[in-house]
Amino acid sequence: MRRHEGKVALITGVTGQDGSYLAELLLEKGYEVHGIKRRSSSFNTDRVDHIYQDRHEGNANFVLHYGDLTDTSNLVRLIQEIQPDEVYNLGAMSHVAVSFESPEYTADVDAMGTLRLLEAIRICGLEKKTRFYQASTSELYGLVQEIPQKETTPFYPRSPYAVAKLYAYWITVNYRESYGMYACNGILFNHESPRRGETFVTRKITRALANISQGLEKCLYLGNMDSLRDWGHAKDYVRMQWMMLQQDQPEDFVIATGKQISVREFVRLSAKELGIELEFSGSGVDEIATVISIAGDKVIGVNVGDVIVRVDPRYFRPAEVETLLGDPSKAKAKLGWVPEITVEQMCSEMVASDLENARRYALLKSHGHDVSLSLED
Ligand code: NDP
Ligand code: GDR
Repeated sequence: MRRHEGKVALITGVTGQDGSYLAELLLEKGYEVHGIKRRSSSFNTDRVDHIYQDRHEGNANFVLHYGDLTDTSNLVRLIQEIQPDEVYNLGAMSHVAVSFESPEYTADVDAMGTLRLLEAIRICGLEKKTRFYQASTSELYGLVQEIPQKETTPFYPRSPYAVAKLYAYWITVNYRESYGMYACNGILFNHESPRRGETFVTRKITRALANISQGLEKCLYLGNMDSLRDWGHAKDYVRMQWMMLQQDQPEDFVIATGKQISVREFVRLSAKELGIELEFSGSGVDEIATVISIAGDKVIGVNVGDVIVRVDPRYFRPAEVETLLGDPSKAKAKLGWVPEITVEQMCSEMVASDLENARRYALLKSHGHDVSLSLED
């Protein structure tokens, strides 16, 4: 079945933020890239449409397959057909807050899905050939036991998502130790981009503020603004995912920037990108942010004195992870990896991209087109 001369990779979660950047990177490196996409009632391949080549028009190195991490026979068949050199398991129900709503499904996909994929590799007799990357997470640290967090910091997961990812982390270690598989965990801290899902906090902020700046929305509602995160750029982080599979020995690595800011500070940075200066007042559920000055020509739908950010307790989580700060020294020392994009640069890129989208919507609306923004979060 296998025809490609170079390396062949399989990515689960290829339609997600990281999957799309990783697919681009591997294609640039000459890989044949296979990705698993879920069947959906509407198109769900927006993030990879630009790299998809019509198979009728030549030899496509990027191939999408229908599949699901809950479907063992599907995974076994795909591994058997593709015979991948590298498998990147990025597929997951990845939203922490949603995992409290759908804990069983989250466990099925994030924990059991990882086991199914590892078993599929073993069932196909590829455990000595196929290298395996597991998308582990800083959420494993949860209620942090040490600051900053590194590879040896004890875990204390605080959500059904994190508990499921804890199983996935250990089953990956176990397959490495039991069967000599080249299997490793990237313990990645939060990473974002213009392709970030719209309901994660950074993208929710950049998108809502861009919409507000164009008069498309009135107010951004958030949960815990005190929360501190170590935010990096997804492009930097997928580079590291690939590097981890190119070593002589499989090892687990923390990937982070080593700096943290609060959700509130990210709001302030994003507003500043639009020329809006905010003043925060009140506390807890009564906290608000008021516009105190507007500079430049980006803003058309806001006035000084407007309250454009409020707290909605609906976004508080049953158990919160208050602070995360990673120590990426091992990745730097052993792999020479350092993040190249700062949180300020990333925020600027995200705001610019969401402002472009907002302006497009505003223009269509002003010409009488019936467009609606999806505001569900
Ligand atoms: P996204 O939510 O953007 O992407 C998740 C991907 O998984 C999507 O392609 C989604 O498909 C797919 N998926 C969901 N359920 C299933 C399923 N049942 N079977 C197969 N595929 C499924 O996540 P990110 O790209 O941000 O993250 C990639 C991985 O890294 C995830 O595992 C996440 O938990 C982990 N992670 C992310 C971090 C971050 O800050 N971004 C940090 C640390 C870890 P669809 O498009 O159809 O929904
Ligand atoms: P997180 O990311 O839970 O860290 O998981 P998210 O952006 O959802 O939340 C970060 C912090 O912001 C607080 N917050 C809000 N979050 C959301 N989504 N919406 C809000 O309105 C809001 N207001 C405040 C949260 O409470 C939290 O403290 C992400 C995911 O990508 C995981 O898959 C990944 O494993 C981790 O990052 C590392």
